[in-house]
Formats: sequence, C-alpha cells, structure tokens
Amino acid sequence: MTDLPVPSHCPYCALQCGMAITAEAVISPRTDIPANAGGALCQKGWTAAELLTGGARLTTPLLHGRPVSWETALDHVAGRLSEIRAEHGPDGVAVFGGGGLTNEKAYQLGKFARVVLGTSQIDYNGRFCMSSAAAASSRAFGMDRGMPFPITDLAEADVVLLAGGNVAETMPPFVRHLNGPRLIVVDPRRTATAKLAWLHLQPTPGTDLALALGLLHLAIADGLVDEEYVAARTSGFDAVRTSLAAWWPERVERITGVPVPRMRQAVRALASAGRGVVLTGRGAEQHAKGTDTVTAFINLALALGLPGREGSGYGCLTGQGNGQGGREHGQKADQLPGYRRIDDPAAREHVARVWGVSPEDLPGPGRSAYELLDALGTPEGPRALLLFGSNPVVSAPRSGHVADRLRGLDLLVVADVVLSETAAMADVVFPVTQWAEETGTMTNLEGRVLLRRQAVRPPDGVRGDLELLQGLAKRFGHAFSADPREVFDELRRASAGGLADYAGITYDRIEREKGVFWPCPSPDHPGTPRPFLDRFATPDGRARFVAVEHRPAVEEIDEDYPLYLTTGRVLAQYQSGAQTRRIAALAEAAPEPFVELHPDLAGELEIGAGDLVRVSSRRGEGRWVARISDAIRRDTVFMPFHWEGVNRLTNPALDPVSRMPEFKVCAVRVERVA
Ligand SMILES: Nc1nc2c(c(=O)[nH]1)N[C@H]1C(S)=C(S)[C@@H](COP(=O)(O)OP(=O)(O)OC[C@H]3O[C@@H](n4cnc5c(=O)[nH]c(N)nc54)[C@H](O)[C@@H]3O)O[C@H]1N2
Ligand SMILES: Nc1nc2c(c(=O)[nH]1)N[C@H]1C(S)=C(S)[C@@H](COP(=O)(O)OP(=O)(O)OC[C@H]3O[C@@H](n4cnc5c(=O)[nH]c(N)nc54)[C@H](O)[C@@H]3O)O[C@H]1N2
Ligand code: SF4
Ligand SMILES: [Mo]
Repeated sequence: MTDLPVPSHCPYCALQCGMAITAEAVISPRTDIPANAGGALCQKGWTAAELLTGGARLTTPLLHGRPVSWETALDHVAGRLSEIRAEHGPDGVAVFGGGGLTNEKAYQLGKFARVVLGTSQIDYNGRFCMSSAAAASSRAFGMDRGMPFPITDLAEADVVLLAGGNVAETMPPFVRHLNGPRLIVVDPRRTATAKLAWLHLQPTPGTDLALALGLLHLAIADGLVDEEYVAARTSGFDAVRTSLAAWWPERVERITGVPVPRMRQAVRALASAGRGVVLTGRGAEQHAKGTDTVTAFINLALALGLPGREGSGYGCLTGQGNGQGGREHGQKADQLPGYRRIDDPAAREHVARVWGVSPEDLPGPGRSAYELLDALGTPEGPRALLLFGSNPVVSAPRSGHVADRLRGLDLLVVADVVLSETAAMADVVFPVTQWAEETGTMTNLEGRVLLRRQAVRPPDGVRGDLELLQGLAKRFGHAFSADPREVFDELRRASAGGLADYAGITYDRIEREKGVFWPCPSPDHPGTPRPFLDRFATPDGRARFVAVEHRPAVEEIDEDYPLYLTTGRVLAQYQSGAQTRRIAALAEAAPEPFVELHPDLAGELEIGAGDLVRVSSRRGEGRWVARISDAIRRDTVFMPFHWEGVNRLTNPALDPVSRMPEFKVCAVRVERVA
C-alpha cells in the first residue's frame, strides 16, 4: 500500500462522489469527478473513514454468537446447506443481495445462486428502491439506465421537475447541478430541496399519479404538446390522449390538493423550456402504483418532447451506491447479467456458455424481495437464507413480520461489516471487507462505471465477499475466482450483447477516462453518455406511451387510522443506519427517530414538541418523539426509517409490475403517551 491518497469513491449513495483515501484512512474529496465537481462531499462522506478504523467492525465469524474460524464457519454453512438442499430441493435455499455491492459481487452472487445452489430464489434490496422507475423506463424506452444523460446536463437545463426526491438531504452535492434551472419540486413536505425550488407542489402522499395525469391533461388542453416529436419519435399517444379526457384539473386538485394555477404554472414552464428534465425519486415511486406513476411522468415528458434530446429528458434518481449496476448483473429474481431476462432462451444460452453450464440447468425466475422474505421458513418457502449487503429487519416493509419469518428459518447466514440488527439474528455471521479495503466497480446514477481501488489494509480476520463465495463454492466442487479483475472480465463477457453491455470497459479505461458510460460493447467504443439521442431501445426505436389510470393508496385513511404516514431520509443517516448510526458525528447529528407533524395537528392532539407519541398502523405500533413543523401537510406525518421499528408500521402492498412495496403511504393513528 502506498502513502499517496488512492483515488476512489464514497461508500454510500449513488452519486458516488469522488474521494481519495490514504493508507491511514484519511479522506479528501476529488475534484475530477463530475458528480461532485468542485470537490463537495456530504457529512456522511467526510466521516466514512470512522467505520474503517473504529471498533464497530466485526472481525471474526460468529457461529450461534460464538467466535469461530473462517474454515469452521464455512464448513458449517456448506454442511447445513447440503442437508437443507437434500431435504427441500435447490429452492430450499434463498439468497438476498444489495445495491451497495460492487458489480463484481452482484454478478458473482447471481452466478453462485444459479450455478452452485441451483436456486431460483434470489432477489435484492433494489426491489425496495428504484424498481418502479426501472420497470417504467424499460416499458417506455426499452431500457432502464436511470439517468440516460450525464449529470452535468442538469445545470444547462432551463427547467427541472423533481417529483418525490429530497436531494438536498439525500445527495447534497447534487444540488450544485440544480443552480442553473428553474426547479419545480413535488413533495408533501416543504423539504430543504423544496425550499430551493422556484415552485413547490405539495400533494397528498400517494397522489402523484393523478397529478401527472392532470399536468398532461393541461398540456394537451393548452396546446403545449410537441406534436412533431410525438409523431417522429413515439408510439401510442392517441390512446393516452383519449384516456386523459377524464383527468380535468379541478378533479385532480380535489384528489391531490394542488391548486390548478400551480399545476398550470408547472406545465407551462416545462413546456416552454428549451431544455427540460423530469426526474423522479422514491417519493413518487415507492407505492403500489409506482410503475404507473413513473409512466405518467414519462408520458408527460414525452408529450413535451424531452427524452432523447440533448440536454433534456427523463431520469430516475438511483439511490444506492451501486443501485444502477446492482440491478443489471443478475442478483434480481428475473434476471441474468447484462440486464438480460432469465426467461429469454437466447439470454440463457449466452450466459450458460460463459458459465460453462447447460441452459436447461439454469433455474427460472424466483420470488421478488418482499415475497421472498414473506415466504421464508414457511412450508412452501426457502428454509435457508444467505444475506449480503442488506438489513431487512430495519428496512423491509412490515418489518415485525419479516423478523418473524427470519426466525422461522433453519439457517440464516449474514455477511456484513458490522453486527446489524439482521446479523444479530443470524446462525452464522461472516465479517467482510468494505469499499476502501477492496477493489471493485460501481455504476453511478448516471450509468457511469467507476472504479474503487483498495486503499486501506483490512482489519485482521475479515475477508471479502468474493472470497466468502469462493470458499462456499469450493465446498460444492465449483472453482470461483475471488480476484475482482478476473470476475469483472467474466462479467464483461457475460454482459456482452445485452442491454447493459460492459464488454469494452476495463479497469484501466475507467481510471484513464474517469468512468465509462454503458453500453460500451468494445474496447474502441467511446461509451454512451446519452443512449437515446437517435433512437430508443425499443424494437421500432420509438418511445412508448402507455395509458395509465390513477387509483387511491392501498390503505386510505379512515376513522381508526386518520392520518397518512410517509417515510424517508435525513441527511446524517444512511438507509437502515447499520453503518451511520455507528459513526459518532452522525449519531450526534441525527440521534433518534422522530415523528414530524404539523402544528395544527399537534394542537388538536395536544402534542408538544419533544413529547413521546404512540404511532400505530394495522401492522404494528411504537413510541417516538414528536417534532412539530409547518413544512408538512396537516393530514400527514413523516418518519425517517433509519432505525428499527418504523417499518413495523409500513404497508407491504406491492406494485403489480415492479413488486415495489408501498413504503411511502399508509394509514396511522397518532396519540400522546400519557
Ligand atoms: N442521507 C441519506 N441519503 C441517501 C440515502 C439515505 O438513506 N440517507 N439513501 C440513498 C438511497 S438508497 C435512495 S433510494 C435515495 C432516496 O432519495 P430520495 O428519493 O430523495 O429520498 P426519500 O427521503 O426516501 O424521499 C424523498 C421525498 O419523497 C417525499 N414523499 C413522501 N411521500 C411522497 C409522495 O407520495 N409523493 C411525492 N411526490 N413525494 C413523497 C418525502 O417527503 C421525501 O422528502 O437516497 C440515497 N441517499
Ligand atoms: N419505510 C421505508 N423503508 C425503506 C425505504 C423508505 O424510503 N422508507 N427505502 C428503501 C430503500 S430505497 C432501500 S435502498 C432499502 C435499503 O435498506 P437496506 O437494504 O437495509 O440497506 P443498508 O442499510 O444499506 O444495508 C446494507 C447492509 O450491508 C452492509 N454492507 C455494507 N457494505 C457491504 C459489503 O460490501 N458487503 C456486505 N456483505 N455487506 C455490506 C451494511 O453494513 C448494512 O448492514 O431500504 C428500503 N426501506
Ligand atoms: S452525497 Fe452520497 S456519495 Fe456523495 S459524499 Fe454524500 S453519501 Fe457519499
Ligand atoms: Mo434506495
């Protein structure tokens, strides 16, 4: 290891801010990476090294809570897996991955499940993240590359509409790209991001679909549709035009609470923009109708002629560090590497050849994330789970039930860097290396493939996820590489010819070019920053309009549960908090969960700031501290989900296409605890 800072990227979100790290784990921002140009990092990035050097790390495998050697732990797991497979068949064993894992790990995990275990039962936490946007983009454009343009295009835009994203807290350096355009924010809360906006639309949670229909209705009524673009580059608009007749603005105002003049202001601004961008975040997407909601926003963008034009477009804000790459290379239930479908015979044949197996031996599609967790330990479901890079006891919907299902397993194996809430329940825990201690690629929210090089020596006793998979594979008679570069080279071959084609990307190129955009089919191909400029990835090259209809939240408010609960993030905590709650400065900045409520509502319920309140839903309840703020609608309360307990309340109702749970709206009751 050298003493010079090694160029790398942040361990956390999909912005993948460039940072350099010394062997002593000192972090400095890089200025040569566009996502955080100027060298910005958020507080999480600045403090990330504490988990490399601090005492919170796991440093030995645990078997039923007792320290054991790696060999003992691997032997035990391999033995139990063999028994469970013998008794229940290959689908008796399940695998759960994460969007924070490198491309190499995500790829290897998918291969391990299909080739070594022969199980169809693999999915990952990205299902809880951007799966609705991914499904809608695939449906409309034939391809899902979250933001199909470089992030630097945003600064050149005239207008950006951001539906359900709070980037000022979730990706602070992102805000620098929004200084140029007029910003329109759609959020039930006046967030730090909404405060920066030129226009803030504040709908009832779960009504974005109606809002997007209303905006398009207005665009049509006011003659703002780009008819030339629609004729030349899209299909299906007539059916959408007809379906929109019923979504007149006053009706939409009644459903959403957004005044008609504001809707008109928004749509006029977007239509008159020379360059306009529509973005969606989790606020619009994490609903049982998330796919249709994103589709409605894409329809709006298409009608205004934005996607596939330089400087304009639609994009989703991918969330996790490798949320984009993690959804491309096969840890998803219905997928093979290269964003191939596992039920496509040609895809099976290609990938089977790379893996040296026969296509008939590859399993078919398995259960989606929540359905998989919900089936664990049941007579029809898997009896063992191998979990990498997720903490579902905190982050899954209806988490109390998910914890019960995990307890019903015959074998729970967790690989993690710390003893997360889920790891604490495991039969076997493997302590693994993390970002700065290992090498691997990440694909950021722009679709730019980046390289993190090892900078720091890992603590004694930990091994990489790739080594762990190698050790298990070996016990089943398979030779797996634990060298990230070798695994990446195999991934390149497996992805070749697929939608997410990485064949031409190498570690050296990534370093030289500061990242390479996929698709990049050959070494002499420059990569593809804007894939839709000439044609969309559909068979006829046209983007598809899809007619969609609004419907209410799965659980509407009533007398017993009279308030909407929505959930999301605060700046200083990341996801399930497993990492960030263990970092002193972050724990101090955001020490505990809370319930945010409007002063009028607080007055009515006789709740004061700092009071302990009970929040209950049909699935669970808990006690939290009240925060009072006029930035939220009076019919809605907000809770960050970074602590165990909040998700005991949320509704696991799933989107029919993406299988995304309804994290962003359920009905609750709030009472002061005497
Ligand atoms: N600090 C921090 N940053 C993160 C993360 C983190 O955990 N912490 N996680 C990363 C990941 S994985 C992700 S996915 C991204 C998420 O990034 P965002 O999508 O920005 O994050 P959220 O806070 O989940 O949701 C955004 C907003 O949606 C609003 N919202 C709630 N319900 C609705 C609704 O029905 N409609 C609309 N329009 N808005 C609604 C919330 O009030 C919230 O302000 O952040 C990434 N960055
Ligand atoms: N109510 C509500 N719930 C939500 C959301 C919401 O908005 N509201 N958002 C959802 C979203 S968008 C997401 S993405 C999920 C995220 O929720 P989780 O899936 O729980 O994600 P993390 O907390 O990032 O979990 C990552 C775990 O992996 C560990 N880890 C880190 N790096 C590595 C590695 O390299 N290898 C291994 N083996 N482990 C590693 C970390 O220590 C941590 O324990 O939460 C979802 N849950
Ligand atoms: S914005 Fe995201 S990538 Fe950048 S420093 Fe913060 S957590 Fe890391
Ligand atoms: Mo996410």
